[in-house]
Amino acid sequence: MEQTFALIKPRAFTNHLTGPILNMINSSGFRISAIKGVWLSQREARKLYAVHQERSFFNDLVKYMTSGPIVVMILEKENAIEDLRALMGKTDPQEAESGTIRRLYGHDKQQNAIHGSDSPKNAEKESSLFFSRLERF
Ligand code: 3AN
Repeated sequence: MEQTFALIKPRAFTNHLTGPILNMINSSGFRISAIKGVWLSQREARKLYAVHQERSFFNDLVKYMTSGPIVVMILEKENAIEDLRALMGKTDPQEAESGTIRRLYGHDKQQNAIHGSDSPKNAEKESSLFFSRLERF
């Protein structure tokens, strides 16, 4: 079984989209191994998105990701990383395939409802930022 890390972004959380998004995740065969709500500090957001620190949108992204509560989780399934990314759809909700989470619930490239890890290494790194071993079931 593969694990991946996912996060429901502030705008989606505030607009009551956590339920519908979790439903899609569950119906697609993922098991929730860990889940909680958090409000990121500047430091945590910078750490989470460190790979993007040279990008023009970095400061704006950190500002957005610290603007409200989010839901972080570890999801488990065979091929979890690739399958979650397929369920999420492309970064830009307007380009995302119909039926994907971002197409249905994303607003724009930044406020695109959900984040999902892009590799096993990043999945473990991102999971460890939020969950100790004891918090994973
Ligand atoms: P994905 O989340 O689809 O893997 P990445 O890794 O390219 O996309 O980008 C990470 C995050 O950075 C995105 N989820 C989005 O919030 C933000 N982002 C990416 N590209 C842009 C952009 N052109 N303008 C604003 N924010 C962006």
